Amino acid sequence: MDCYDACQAEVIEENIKGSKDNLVTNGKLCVNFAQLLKENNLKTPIFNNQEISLDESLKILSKKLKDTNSSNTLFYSGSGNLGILQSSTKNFFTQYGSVLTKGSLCDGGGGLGIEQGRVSVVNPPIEKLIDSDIILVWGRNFSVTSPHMYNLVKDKIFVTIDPIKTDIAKKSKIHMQINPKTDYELALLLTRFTNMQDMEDEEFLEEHSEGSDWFFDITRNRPVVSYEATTGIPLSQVNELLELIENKKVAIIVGLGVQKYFEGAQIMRCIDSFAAYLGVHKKDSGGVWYLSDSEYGYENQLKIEAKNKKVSIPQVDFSSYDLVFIQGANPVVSAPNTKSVIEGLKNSFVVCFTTTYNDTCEYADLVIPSSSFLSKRDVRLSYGHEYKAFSQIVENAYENTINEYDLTTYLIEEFGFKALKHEDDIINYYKNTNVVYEEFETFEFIEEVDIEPLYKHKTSSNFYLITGKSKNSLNSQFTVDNNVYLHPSTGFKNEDKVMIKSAYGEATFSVKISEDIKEECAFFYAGNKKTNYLTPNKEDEESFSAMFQEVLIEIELS
Ligand SMILES: Nc1nc2c(c(=O)[nH]1)N[C@H]1C(S)=C(S)[C@@H](COP(=O)(O)OP(=O)(O)OC[C@H]3O[C@@H](n4cnc5c(=O)[nH]c(N)nc54)[C@H](O)[C@@H]3O)O[C@H]1N2
Ligand SMILES: Nc1nc2c(c(=O)[nH]1)N[C@H]1C(S)=C(S)[C@@H](COP(=O)(O)OP(=O)(O)OC[C@H]3O[C@@H](n4cnc5c(=O)[nH]c(N)nc54)[C@H](O)[C@@H]3O)O[C@H]1N2
Ligand SMILES: [Mo]
Repeated sequence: MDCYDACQAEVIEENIKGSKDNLVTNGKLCVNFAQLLKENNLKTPIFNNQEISLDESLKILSKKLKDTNSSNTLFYSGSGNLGILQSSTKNFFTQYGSVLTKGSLCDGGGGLGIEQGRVSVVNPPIEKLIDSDIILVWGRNFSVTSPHMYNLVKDKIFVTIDPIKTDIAKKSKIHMQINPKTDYELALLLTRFTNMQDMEDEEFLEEHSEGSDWFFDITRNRPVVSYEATTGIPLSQVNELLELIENKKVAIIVGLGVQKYFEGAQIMRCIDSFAAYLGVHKKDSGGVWYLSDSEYGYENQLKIEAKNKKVSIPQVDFSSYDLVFIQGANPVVSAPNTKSVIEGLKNSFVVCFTTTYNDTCEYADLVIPSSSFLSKRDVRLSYGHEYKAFSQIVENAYENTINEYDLTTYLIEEFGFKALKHEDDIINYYKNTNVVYEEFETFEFIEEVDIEPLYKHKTSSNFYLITGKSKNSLNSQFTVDNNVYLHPSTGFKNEDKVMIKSAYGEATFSVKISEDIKEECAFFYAGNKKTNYLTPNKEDEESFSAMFQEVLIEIELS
């Protein structure tokens, strides 16, 4: 699955169990894995709402591709599964000449912010997390979205920075219930306090970094007390945090929450710069973790050089293509601005290549079932840690399903394109290649910050829109929750039906009241079928990525 832990399972006496050989999985399986095993997988291709055979579906696809001008087609893939061989299909569509996507619906903004300061988005080895004393969880629901990684460190002292009282916030010694999109302000404030308490790492600043004076100057632009009102965090809590981390080995675990905004890259870079100021980057333990580039250090075995046109993934207009091929994705729920996604899909020939009949299949002309992970060989690289997981075939594939590698091979042969490397060679390459974590040479501090806060435009009737992952779903898969969660002070009641509007769209929801939500926030679980009616299908400032929370909403009884 598309998840930090990328866990590994084994068949033991006909039961599927968590593998003990994988340090992170550590013999346990999670809720999502159990749900995945219960999934009702697609077994038959569908064309114009009629079930057909796999052979027929492949012929229809191939003919349709031959009859269409390739520059009027789009290849759109999600991250249904982290397997390397899953991305085989991109090789074919690149050779064929389809338009491809750039940017991300997930971690793009934050990733760019890290790259700007220290070249690559790569996590320190997991041992350095295990050896830390204090874990600062920043905009990440650590115990829910990476339960296996959490298990390795669950006895540490945690501090959580999140507008929501998440599971990990409840387990934390300090919970800073920050106002949305003010994390860069908090990072600046923490830097200022670090300096006041003489806690900066002078050796690191002199030997391994550039621009720390400029960065520190930014923190002095405002009176310290002014941050209390904007971030919602009392200075006493900031003091408490600095006392807690003084002379301790600090790990900072950053998640998606901080960067779902227009200036997501700048915000992330401010946090990484605070971390550098404190000196966490070059210590024997601790460090900064984010969603790393899971392929870092490996040579992509499926890559093909080409100059295809690319469109930003949040801005994709499906209606402007004669054919769209969607793989391992459910844009009807997971992409921003659902209304325009649906309208676009209605006006194009849509092919869905997926394991399950998801919401997007409703708008597909042709659905091709992908074989389940139980019948695919693959190697999975994680964005949470450095361990690889290899998948073996443990069950025969259903007769009318096909895996990504075989579908690609079929199409490549049909078109006479350059063949893929052999499956064994690809998998063996990953088996035999070990990536050694290399520290960056020099850290470059952010020297100018230009971020427009949401609070500047927020009226008293506006709410911030917040989304986070749920324990019972994996994005739009498994058990989804379509409610809106609000604080009791909003005056709404459980089960109230409300109409929610934004500048981008509107939808109705049923209310759940919870003390865990910050007063002016409306919280939705990722996978909620309605939330993305409200979100902007626009790209962020620099990384071509989505910015789901760059929006203010109004709520009224419907
Ligand atoms: N169970 C489960 N696990 C998953 C997934 C799943 O759907 N379910 N999805 C997987 C995927 S695809 C990904 S990318 C990862 C993502 O996992 P996480 O990085 O944990 O991402 P989110 O849950 O989206 O958001 C994390 C937190 O950010 C908070 N937040 C929102 N806005 C702000 C803000 O302005 N500032 C701060 N400081 N915090 C804010 C939210 O309240 C939320 O608790 O999880 C993976 N693991
Ligand atoms: N408002 C809001 N929107 C969000 C988010 C948010 O926090 N808030 N989170 C964003 C994030 S982090 C992400 S990563 C995206 C996720 O968005 P998507 O990548 O679209 O992920 P899913 O919605 O889980 O849909 C994945 C689909 O892949 C299919 N699939 C699973 N395994 C396989 C396989 O092996 N092969 C094939 N061919 N198909 C498979 C499943 O059936 C499923 O329907 O959503 C983003 N959207
Ligand atoms: Mo994601």
